Amino acid sequence: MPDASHGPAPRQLDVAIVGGGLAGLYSIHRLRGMGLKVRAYEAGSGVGGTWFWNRYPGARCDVESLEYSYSFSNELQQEWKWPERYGTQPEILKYINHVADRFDLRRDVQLNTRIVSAHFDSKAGEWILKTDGGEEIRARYCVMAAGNLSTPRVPDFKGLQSFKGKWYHSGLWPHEGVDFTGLRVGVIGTGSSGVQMIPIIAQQAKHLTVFQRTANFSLPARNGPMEPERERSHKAEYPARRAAAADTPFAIAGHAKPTKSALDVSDDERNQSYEAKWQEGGSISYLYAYTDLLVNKQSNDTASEFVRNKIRSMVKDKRTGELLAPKDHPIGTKRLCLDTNYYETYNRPNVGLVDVRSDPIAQITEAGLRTEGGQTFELDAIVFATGFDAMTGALREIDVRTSDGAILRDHWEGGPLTYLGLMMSGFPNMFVVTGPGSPGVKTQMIASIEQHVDWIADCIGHMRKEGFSRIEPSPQAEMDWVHHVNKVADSTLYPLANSWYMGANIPGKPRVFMPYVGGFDRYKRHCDAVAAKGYEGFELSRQKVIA
Ligand code: N01
Repeated sequence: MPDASHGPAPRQLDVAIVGGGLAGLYSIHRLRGMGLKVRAYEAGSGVGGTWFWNRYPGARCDVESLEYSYSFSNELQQEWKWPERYGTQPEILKYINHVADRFDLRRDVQLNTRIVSAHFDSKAGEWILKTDGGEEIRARYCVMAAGNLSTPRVPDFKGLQSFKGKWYHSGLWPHEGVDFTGLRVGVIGTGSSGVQMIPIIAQQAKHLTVFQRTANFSLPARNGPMEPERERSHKAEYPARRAAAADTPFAIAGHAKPTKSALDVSDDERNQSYEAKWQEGGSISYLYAYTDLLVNKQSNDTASEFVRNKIRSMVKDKRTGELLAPKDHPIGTKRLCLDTNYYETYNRPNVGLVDVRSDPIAQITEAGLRTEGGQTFELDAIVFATGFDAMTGALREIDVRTSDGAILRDHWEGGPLTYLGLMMSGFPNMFVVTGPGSPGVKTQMIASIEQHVDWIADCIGHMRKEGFSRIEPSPQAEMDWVHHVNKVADSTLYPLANSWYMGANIPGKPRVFMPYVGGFDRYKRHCDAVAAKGYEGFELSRQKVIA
């Protein structure tokens, strides 16, 4: 009988899953299907992860919905109807909830529950997780499905507490929505979130001031209602299209692979090709115009300049247009934004752009904001579209350690170390879905989630079949992989940008290029080969468990 003085007996699981977003839900489905006892823990009051939290005006996926959806059930992908080319946040959340119901996933999700620590008890061969409510969970395996962009970050501005108006972060948006009608609004940040919300807020607000530190490249989304013929033909070939997507670097099908360098064609031909891609909309198509846009600076310059000229031609005020035209990074090396009327918004009389690179924000005041140069702005509301502690933030917030003395925060002190982005040496039986060192964030995310979870499920299946109880990467395999990830990144233009891929948006965060940019196709083949060679690089053991 449990001793009442020590609270309820710990819950005993085969697999504890951290997160109830797209990754957590698919993990439940896949692992439960193997007969394992699983449960996911989700801090939010609903499932959906990023799509549960990011409810800011204009929030929408920048990958087409027919691609950005689960592929594991052909019935699901055939039956679900996406109303628009790019799904809105409410539509995607509706879809995720539908999946949770359809596959009866909710019974294994515990909402309103944050995991605060995960300790590996080496003798028992178990992870012991603690929740913010004091509950204890014991599980042989732990799957971290906590998201890459799930730790919102408000910069440490002096005076924020004194602000008399209301302030919001894009990633923690109030569920009831925000009405900016008649208000003087300031938006800080011009990444994907800022670029999506600015045109919508501008329509409501009395006046909108955008505080831009770095101009970002944005391409037109060319969103619209789903064309029936497009949907029909896509669905007719769905499984083949998914397979074709898995054979591409971004896990997105339907774009002819480029064959030429941007420098191998005439100026006219190149500009015509960029123009066609610009008219078509979407970011993959544009970056796929030539083979070398992400590896050759000279080639990239042609693509960057084409977009800069577009921006200059769309924005009437010359100075504003020039400020909006990015010059500090090659196009595509920061997450390329997709927009609907972003640049045109700056032609509205109620919208102003402030360059906080040359004159940084000094402090938030009672009435608004003041820059170091002494400019003051009176604001009724401030929106922080300032991003996230990306890729490592969610795991670093959890106290992950082992009884053998390993501490994840220490292990990642100089930047994240993983093998394949899937596991860390010294942390047995803990898997990460689309972690640093994997290509996840550089791909159609759901394809990566499915690939990772399938790999993890197969690995656990292999262990059970062969009687292994413990797996972890060797320190050497981990070091080699990190080295490989860096080498691949260094062969591209990505490191030239100060991006969240590099941890550059968080003061003090180690500058390490985190995603694997060798491509989804190459990565998947590598993961499959590792498994086929008996999990090469991993140490598998049959531990005698002391219960
Ligand atoms: O965040 P970001 P995000 N003073 O980090 C600025 C995904 N996503 O939420 O570049 C002034 O990109 C910062 O300036 P700088 C997508 O993967 C997808 O927009 O650091 N400014 C930057 O402009 C995306 O990449 C979708 O100089 C400050 C902005 O805030 C990722 O999420 C939609 C500042 C942050 O941009 C993150 O996007 C939305 C300061 N102190 C998000 N600190 C779609 O699918 C930061 N900034 C479409």
